Amino acid sequence: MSEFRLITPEETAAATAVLMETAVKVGADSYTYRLKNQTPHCKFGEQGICCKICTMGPCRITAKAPRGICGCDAHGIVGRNYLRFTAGGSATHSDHGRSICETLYHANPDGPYKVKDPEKLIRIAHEWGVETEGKDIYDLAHEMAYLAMGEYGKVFGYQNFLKRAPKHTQELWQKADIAPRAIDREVSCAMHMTHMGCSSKAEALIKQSLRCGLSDGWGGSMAGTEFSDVLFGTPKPVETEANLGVMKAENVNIVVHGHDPSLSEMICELAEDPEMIALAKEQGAKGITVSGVCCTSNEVAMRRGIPMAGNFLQQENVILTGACEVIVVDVQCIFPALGPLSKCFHTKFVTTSPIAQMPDSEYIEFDVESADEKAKQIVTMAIMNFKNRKPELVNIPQLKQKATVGYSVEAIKKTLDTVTNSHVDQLNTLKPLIECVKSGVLRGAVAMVGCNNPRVRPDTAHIALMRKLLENDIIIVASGCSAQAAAKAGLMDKRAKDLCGAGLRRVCELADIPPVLHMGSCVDISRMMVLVSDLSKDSEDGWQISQLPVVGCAPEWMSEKAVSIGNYVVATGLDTFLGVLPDVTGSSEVMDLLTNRVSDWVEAKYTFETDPDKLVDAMIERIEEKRTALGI
Ligand code: MSK
Repeated sequence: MSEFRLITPEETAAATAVLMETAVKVGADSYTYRLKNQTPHCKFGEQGICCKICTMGPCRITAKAPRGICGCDAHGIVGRNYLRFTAGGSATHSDHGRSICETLYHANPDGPYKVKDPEKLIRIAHEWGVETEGKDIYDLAHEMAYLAMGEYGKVFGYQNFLKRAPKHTQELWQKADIAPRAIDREVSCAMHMTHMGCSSKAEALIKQSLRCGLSDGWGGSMAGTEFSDVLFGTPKPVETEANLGVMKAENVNIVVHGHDPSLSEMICELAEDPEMIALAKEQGAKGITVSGVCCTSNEVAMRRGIPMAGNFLQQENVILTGACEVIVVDVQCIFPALGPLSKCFHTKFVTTSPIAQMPDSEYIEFDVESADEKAKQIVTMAIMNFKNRKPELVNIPQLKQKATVGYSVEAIKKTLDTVTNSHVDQLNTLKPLIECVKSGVLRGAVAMVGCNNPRVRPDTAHIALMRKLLENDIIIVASGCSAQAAAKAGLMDKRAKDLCGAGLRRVCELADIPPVLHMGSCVDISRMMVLVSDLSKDSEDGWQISQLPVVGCAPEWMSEKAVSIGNYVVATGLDTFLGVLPDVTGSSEVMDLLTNRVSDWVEAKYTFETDPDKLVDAMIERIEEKRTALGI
């Protein structure tokens, strides 16, 4: 076995710098150049005190002009902007969830989409009170998909999945009046509240932000995760690799990017088809390599072991290798820059969703009925494009690491079963994990999530934080681009246990796990909500979620979705630490609500800290405070 060492963010940055030389050669720009052009950023925007919701303005708050034309003050403007930001994120995740439900509705034993995890489907049906006895599994799938789509517009009541939360958490939501109703209603309500002449009271706007976030995490995202598992299989540990070096110069390279696994699953299937591989060989390639970027990558890595080329800020790099035949995208987190950039190379940039249409792309609309046909068209396009490569531009940085990924809640419980010495009452529970936390072998856990952001050198905060947490015996569950940062660096290689404190190292050895557990994509943060709920329910001491020595962290976040996530993580009872400031600093009241007063409603709050050293110390301190409060 070769000697293990981490790939540092500096090494990845050096590889990117070499790719930038290619960019200069072909006349392409990149986000680093565009960032320079956009700096300094607008101070009014950064503080959230620019109001553009009617045409009397735009109004900007200053000491001389403390109110907008309508009379709204900074607190109302910042609160409204924050709620609209949340609504954008909630809508995006939830609409992704809806299309997964639509795919499930069309699942067919003879079609491209099948039910791969019938047990999970039956389990969810029982949770929702649906009779399953004697039903054909596909009839049940269609019934459940229909019901799940109904959650988006249900007339009365709250989200079905809320019942998964501990009773105490459900009561807090009811008491604070933030239990989410229909998913679409919470987004509509947010837009209504923020229309000119509606809410300008910060407290009401922040409350709705929590509710709208909850409709995502315990509604749309949870549907996306759960029904993706039903369709494509519930993830279990699988070996893969990460970083740009997973692309192969001798192969046809297809990069999948975005979030919705429906398309990428089909592309992966087709790329394994002997007929397609034979065609690739005819064209002079040795085979076909599919790799991924962003959360589509997480989805197919978790279920198929498809390698991860990179995270958000590496999307341009895959084209700059000169070895990408097709980059095919579905929805979310896709740079419009990929269009013009691909034109500087032989790369075909293929957009597939009416939700994400971009100039300079080839649009091949993807739909459930013709999924296999469209996937074949795209894979064939990639193969036939291999001969158009410009060999002088091909440069794949030889950086890659091994990673074990696929830790769904089900997989974590199964893994724990292997170390329980067969105590029957501990099987299929999180009790062994709770024992480790109680004894102090593990001090706690951090849910590391979120994006990269050019405001932070890519991955530096993710990796620095993770390393210190691991040294302090704090286990990490990760998703989204944070998970990919860990995988690229090598923190999902089981050998990374050597970087941990003695306690965590022992746990990794016993359970045969890496110290950073890959839990999936952005929507899969809903898995983390189920995990903490089950930890609370499995705790014999009656620990509530907010008492667990567990916190959430997004050190390099950038998107509206991240704010929606932050809101539901806090509202579920986990203190959440952000390394990039949201645009709320222009209102002392909104700042106070988010970092202090929300804890009166949900027993958790935000901490904003842009210095990674201080951020990680604050997390460790919070975890230790929680341990002390529990008397452990
Ligand atoms: S892809 S939302 S950059 S985590 Fe889910 Fe990554 Fe953030 Fe997109």
